[in-house]
Amino acid sequence: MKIQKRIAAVHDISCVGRCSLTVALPVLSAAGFDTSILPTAVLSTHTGGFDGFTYRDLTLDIEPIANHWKSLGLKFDAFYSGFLGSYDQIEIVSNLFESFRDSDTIILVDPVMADQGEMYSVYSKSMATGMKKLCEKADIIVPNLTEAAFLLEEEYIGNNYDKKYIEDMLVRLSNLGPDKVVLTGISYDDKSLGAVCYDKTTGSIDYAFNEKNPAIFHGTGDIFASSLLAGIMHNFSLAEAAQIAVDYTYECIKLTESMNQERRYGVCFEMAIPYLIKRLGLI
Ligand code: PXL
Repeated sequence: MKIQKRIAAVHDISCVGRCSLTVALPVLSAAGFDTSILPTAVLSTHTGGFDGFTYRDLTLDIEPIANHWKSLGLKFDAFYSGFLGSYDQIEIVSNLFESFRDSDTIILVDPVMADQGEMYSVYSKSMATGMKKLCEKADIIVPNLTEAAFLLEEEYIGNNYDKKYIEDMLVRLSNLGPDKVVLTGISYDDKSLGAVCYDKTTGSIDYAFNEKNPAIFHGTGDIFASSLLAGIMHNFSLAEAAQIAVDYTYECIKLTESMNQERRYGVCFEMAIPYLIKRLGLI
């Protein structure tokens, strides 16, 4: 009998703007997983591009939720964390991983905290020190270049990088703890954009590219990481899952552009779900 895999997604709920749980839950559910959620905060919108958003920090709810799950004897095949509601949640989420993990649990940490050289407005620099500790517990981390620089406590150098810098960065990120590192937003020319994966256990470095669209679309990091995890949980290799995730993200962006939609509302990922499930071999 085939058993459905269960994933716990630990992110905020941004009520409007398609990111974090409003992306992770539908993408992982459509990919066939029993997806439980652990909300870290509730915001009226995400923080990128809207003024006056509300912010309900759920730090005090995480442990009671986890304790209830424990009392039910629940098991998870994967944990996927993203935007956390407070600095204090780092230790709480780290303990959550420890208390539920067994030998084949996959822990994916997206160290959501910064982009384009800047920390998100709700965070202070100390978030980077904490996220570094959470990354120590992960099997896979998925930082963008800004987050990678913060994790390594070095300067963000924008687009002034070459292959050697990136590949060296991958190794240093894996030295924080995770066996697998997927660095997003990588581009060496005007035509292509994508991700690069490093697997410390094999030493392999693999690139996944698609066409470059220079515009910035909100929530694409969450689209990428959710579809990457879907690929991994369906037993694709890291490199294959990264290519599926890059291609799905690109499809979402193409659809969004064709609809001429304001970018702060996120990408039209819903309409590209058939594309994703085909790529995952589910239809
Ligand atoms: O997509 C990352 C993200 C998640 N959650 C919130 C955010 C952002 C990025 O801005 O503001 C609340």
